[in-house]
Amino acid sequence: MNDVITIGDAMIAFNPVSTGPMKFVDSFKRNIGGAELNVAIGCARLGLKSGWISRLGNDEFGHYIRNFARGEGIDTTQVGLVDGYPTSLNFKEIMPDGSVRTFYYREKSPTLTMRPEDLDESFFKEAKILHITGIFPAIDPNNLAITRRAIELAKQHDVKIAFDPNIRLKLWSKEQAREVLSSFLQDVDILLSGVDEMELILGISNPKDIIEACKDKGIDYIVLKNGDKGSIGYHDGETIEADPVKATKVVDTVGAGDGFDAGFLYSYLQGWSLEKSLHFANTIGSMVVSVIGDNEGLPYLEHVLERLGEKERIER
Ligand code: KDG
Repeated sequence: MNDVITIGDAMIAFNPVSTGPMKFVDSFKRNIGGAELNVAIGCARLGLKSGWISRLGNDEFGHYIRNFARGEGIDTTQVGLVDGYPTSLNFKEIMPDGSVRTFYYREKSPTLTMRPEDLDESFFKEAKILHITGIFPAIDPNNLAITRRAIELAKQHDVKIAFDPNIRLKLWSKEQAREVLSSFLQDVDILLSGVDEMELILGISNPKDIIEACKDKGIDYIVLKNGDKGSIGYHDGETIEADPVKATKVVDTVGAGDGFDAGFLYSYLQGWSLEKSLHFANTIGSMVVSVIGDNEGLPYLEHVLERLGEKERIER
């Protein structure tokens, strides 16, 4: 039985070895990216059982990503390798100030070969949380249909639905994002969103007003990530504003939100208070930004506990 299952497209992420405009960078390190896979990895490193539904190209990169996911202990029984659709790619540009741009090569994502009826009901039946994001449906209307079927299966089997909008405007327009992502909200149990993303979806910028609007939609846990201002959460009549956790250094912000999500889902499954959950998730986000790569900085549980001062760190 998996604690958390996710559905998404993964890609080889080419991370620049030096900072500056991508057109002048001539060396890249081959890593792996994909928000939903990152969350599955983050959960697994914290000790949860996680599963990932996807398709990869039946090519060297596809084999590499599936082996990597398996190495992280992720259930890859729902990850197929398909011919004729190359594994997606993503090149990253990191400027000296830490700001990032990504360049996708994923027009023919292998996930386009999936059909809603391919989703294995038993995989849902045995999960506690389905984590979805706005990236997978942004890739193609086909993937939107799969996401809707995943939501349907989760609801049928009382699987909680966690949702991170992860708005990627290189994949679709603001209008498309708003229309689709707002339609998900009525089914969400745990919302994990940036304040700016909810502003785009709902047209409301004040976090307290966003929370009110989400309460009206029946969302049980409303969590708003507010970058270096920390995070705000609502559950069961209680609103908590959690202070940011300062990173030791910031070298690559990509993946921080996924780390936060994994931390919050872990906390939720432990039954922790909202305050403790937000602090735990913020701490993980702050650890991810100190390492280059989309998932390399996702910590193991013992490292988070060391960071929180709950476990002694022994170096030698
Ligand atoms: O959240 C991090 C992801 O954005 C990154 O790993 C790549 O999934 C990705 C995407 O589509 O941008």
